[in-house]
Amino acid sequence: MTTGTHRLKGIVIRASAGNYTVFHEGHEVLCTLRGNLKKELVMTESASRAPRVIQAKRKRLTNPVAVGDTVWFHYTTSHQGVITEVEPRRSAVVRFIPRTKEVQVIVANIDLLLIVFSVLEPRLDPWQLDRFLVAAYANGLNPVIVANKCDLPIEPQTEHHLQVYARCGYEVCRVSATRGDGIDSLRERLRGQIAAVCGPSGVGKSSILNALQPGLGLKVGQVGETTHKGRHTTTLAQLFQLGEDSWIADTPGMRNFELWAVDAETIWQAFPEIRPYLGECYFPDCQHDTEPDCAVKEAVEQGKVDRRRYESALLLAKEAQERQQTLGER
Ligand SMILES: Nc1nc2c(ncn2[C@@H]2O[C@H](COP(=O)(O)OP(=O)(O)OP(=O)(O)O)[C@@H](O)[C@H]2O)c(=O)[nH]1
Ligand SMILES: [Zn+2]
Repeated sequence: MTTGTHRLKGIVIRASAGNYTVFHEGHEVLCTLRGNLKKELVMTESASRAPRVIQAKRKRLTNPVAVGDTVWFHYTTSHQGVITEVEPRRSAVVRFIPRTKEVQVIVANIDLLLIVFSVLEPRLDPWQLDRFLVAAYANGLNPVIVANKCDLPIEPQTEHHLQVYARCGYEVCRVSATRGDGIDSLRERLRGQIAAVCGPSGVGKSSILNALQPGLGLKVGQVGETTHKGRHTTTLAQLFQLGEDSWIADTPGMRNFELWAVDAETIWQAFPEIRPYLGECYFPDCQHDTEPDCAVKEAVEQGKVDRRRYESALLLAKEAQERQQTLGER
């Protein structure tokens, strides 16, 4: 530990009320921001936002430094420091706060998004899973579908869905948090990465985290504490260390994504098996719905694109259009 101007590099693992816990070589350093940094960062932020998330540029950012950011800092006391610089972000998951019309970075630099579903109890809902996959795409995150509770019988329909996702090119990990199946290879997959976890309630997200890292349980329970003193006192996200060089972000705001800013075009693009056919339709502005000579619908007829996935994309695209119209009317 060196106090003074010696610059050190760390990762922000917690943030609240202008205080940032920076992890550096096994130590947690409580940091504040250097005076002028806040202003400077607001500008770089809009340039480094997730490219496919629209509107972010025009909105004000509430938090220039977020959990997941790689920062430069120096010690001011034996366990406190000042952040002087933030490295450019690889990705940013943002949330729009309607009340203040501000955009908040929930977590930065996520490499992988673990989308957890259970095969049974509750049964995997592919329509809901598609929403998560679109959200991952829109936020520039690499998704991994984690099918949990594989100790329970897998119904033929669910097996079919899992195979369709694999054929679309998605990574599918089959695990059982309670029996331990697949947990070692999932841990291996997470090596050297920052991963976030999302998925519906009751599918076993906490159980998987605990299976990956016994002893994590207590910490997981602390996430999501809110106070009524205002938004700045709310813990947005936390990173938990998983072994030497893996981090897990467990964030209340990310357990359920909202597709608030995703446009219809992005929805279609988000389906990797449909992507090759976009732009091949007769009408350049084809909505892939009732138009004739639609390359996407032809691909569905020929069995190259799963019909349910196509219907899912159509549904989400229509929703997005309605949202855009409502926004436009305001
Ligand atoms: N059979 C079986 N049950 C599991 C497995 N993993 C978790 N469960 C059970 O599923 C229930 C929900 O598990 P949690 O880990 O709390 O699920 P969660 O996704 O974190 O739920 P929320 O906190 O509501 O979002 C619990 O009763 C677990 O014991 C599994 O692999 N197999
Ligand atoms: Zn079309």
